[in-house]
Amino acid sequence: MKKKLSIDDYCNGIVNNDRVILGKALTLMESNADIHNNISQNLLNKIMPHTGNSIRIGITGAPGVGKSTFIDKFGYYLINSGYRVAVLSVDPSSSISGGSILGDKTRMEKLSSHENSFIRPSPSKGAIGGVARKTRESILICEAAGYNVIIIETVGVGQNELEVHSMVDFFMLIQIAGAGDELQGIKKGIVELADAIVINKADGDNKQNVLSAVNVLKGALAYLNHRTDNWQTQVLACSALSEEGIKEIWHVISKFRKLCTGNDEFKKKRERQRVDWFDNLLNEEIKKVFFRDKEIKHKYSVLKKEVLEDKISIVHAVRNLTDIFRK
Ligand SMILES: Nc1nc2c(ncn2[C@@H]2O[C@H](COP(=O)(O)OP(=O)(O)O)[C@@H](O)[C@H]2O)c(=O)[nH]1
Ligand SMILES: [Mg+2]
Repeated sequence: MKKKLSIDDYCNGIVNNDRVILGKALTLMESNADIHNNISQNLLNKIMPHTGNSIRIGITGAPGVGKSTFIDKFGYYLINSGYRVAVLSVDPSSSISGGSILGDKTRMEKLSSHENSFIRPSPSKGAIGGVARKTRESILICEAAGYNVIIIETVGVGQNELEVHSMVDFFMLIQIAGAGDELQGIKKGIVELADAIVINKADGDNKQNVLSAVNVLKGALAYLNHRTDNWQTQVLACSALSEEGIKEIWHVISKFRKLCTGNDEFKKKRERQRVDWFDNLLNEEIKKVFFRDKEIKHKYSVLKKEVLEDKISIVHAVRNLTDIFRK
């Protein structure tokens, strides 16, 4: 019979980097069930003293730009330099297609077979916010297991990029060169968030395109303010395929880390990450408690219909609903 693991079993397993227990702990974090929620929150509390000792790197970009391929090579390079690397992915679409999991596993072949790396595909259930929140907790679990570089791959669609940005120390955008693509991130407002922009697939016939795209982007960025003091968003060319440019990218990240540790920015970032987490978790809990009330739940669907049919003002509808809570 399977023995049920206690919080201590989980904690010891994680801290001693028992991969089976680590996997189970992450499954626990990803669960939506209330009963698991209790255990996972206790576990998080317990492992907290072992967390924080890593650099958290977010990598975003449109599907197909080469994120997974890049992470495979980049991660392998880091392992060879003595780091332990965990890769988590955030892909809200994976519940629909299921495809990314297979993609990630095959694209990260080199990395996934190494004992100093740990790769976790995106949790497939739940809303976007839900998936991102679980990732935040998974980061801590991986840190407690001794991974000192945590990479979070996110598909560059919508809201989840912002969420991932709020949980990492370094945020990187990967693009490819092509008709107007260099500027795609500027339009989307993602560039302002990026600490570095990498233009991938700088190989073969495409190399020259990439190099000119790098120049175009550098020119455009000169006019943008960056949120980290004394840091200008770096633009780099890379070929994940031929591994050209990988070393240089790590060099940039290390420089950024040094700068941020030196001027307290790193500490401030971590503080911000914690407060963001607190706010998000609190919002979720409040919502849960709110909708646990049967009357509210019922009234919500009634009011939603009225809002849809434009029969009631939204302010009024919200007031109606919250009045029940205030009673
Ligand atoms: N030529 C070239 N192809 C690449 C490079 N990096 C990735 N690819 C290819 O681009 C496709 C998408 O890569 P993938 O890593 O799955 O992209 P993701 O969706 O961003 O994770 C795959 O066929 C890769 O082999 C590169 O540096 N050069
Ligand atoms: Mg991918």
